[in-house]
Amino acid sequence: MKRRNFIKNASLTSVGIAVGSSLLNCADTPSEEKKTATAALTTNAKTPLPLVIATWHVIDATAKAMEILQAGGNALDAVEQGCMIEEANEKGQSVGKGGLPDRDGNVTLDACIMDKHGNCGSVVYLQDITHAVSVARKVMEETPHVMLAGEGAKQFAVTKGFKPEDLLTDASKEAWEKWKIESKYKPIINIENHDTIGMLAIDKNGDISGACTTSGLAYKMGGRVGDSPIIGSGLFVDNEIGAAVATGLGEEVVKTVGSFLVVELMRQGKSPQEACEEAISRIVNKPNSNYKNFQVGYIAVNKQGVTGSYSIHQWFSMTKFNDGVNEQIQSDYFNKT
Ligand code: SD4
Repeated sequence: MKRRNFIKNASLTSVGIAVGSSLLNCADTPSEEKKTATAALTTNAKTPLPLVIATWHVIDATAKAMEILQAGGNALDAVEQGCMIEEANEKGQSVGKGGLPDRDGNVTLDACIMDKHGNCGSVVYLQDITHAVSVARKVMEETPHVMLAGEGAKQFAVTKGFKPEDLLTDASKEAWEKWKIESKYKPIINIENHDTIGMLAIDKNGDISGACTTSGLAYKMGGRVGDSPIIGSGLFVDNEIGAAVATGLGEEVVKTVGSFLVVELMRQGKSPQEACEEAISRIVNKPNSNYKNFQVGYIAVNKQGVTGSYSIHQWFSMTKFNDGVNEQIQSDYFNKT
């Protein structure tokens, strides 16, 4: 089924949230799917480092991260600067500047970052600051806290030199105004060709960091915060084991503490692919799971540089830059009916 039809056909969840996906750029051909499944399941104990993976189709972001890693930079700088590419990209209507607003027309950002020592920082409901991931890093490095919210987060950013700006672009405003007429205030997950960016990197020293940044569900209720800035849900890094990051309907990720779950499953011996699949199965196998009506996807990497990705529905993808190749890899998925 084509992505647009899938979204159209998906009846909404009880809170009226439609399927989240970054699907327009995805190939429809069975051969692509086959390649994807194969790639996702491939294990390679000798993965050359450095390596970077990210949710969705974000080759410019992974290219930036790899540039830093190749120059000997650390994984933390790589994931921050990689994510910043998408935050600054006004055409990406799910991240940073140009992100689709909440139902009241306010663009509110969630982001987090985590380093090789297990330090982490996050911002929720941040307004008027494009580079939420960098504010999250400042929270991690320059405060005794893990998370700052709303006005406090913005004020903190301003004191650190971030310039406030209007994040609602004409295109996103127009889309919001159109949505108000057609969708009767039911929030929908972003349907652009890339969504929330979650990025994981391993540098030349073998150290892992991760970051995640988003404007969250388009047309969400004012004040709504998703999984993306919640450490353990949207992102988790354990430098001994590996890391994972999530995309899709954040409420479902939070309920299963998804990224922490993926890392813990890897700790117990599962491959990144198996761990992502198990984390998705925890969602879809819940009694009365409404999974047909929403999307969740995970990507993961272990300490050896083996990667995995899995989602509930078709069309999720991971961008991977390793050994000179920067490519989009279609993800295997649960719902084959
Ligand atoms: C959220 N997980 O706010 C984010 C949205 C997302 O692809 O990932 N969209 O729930």
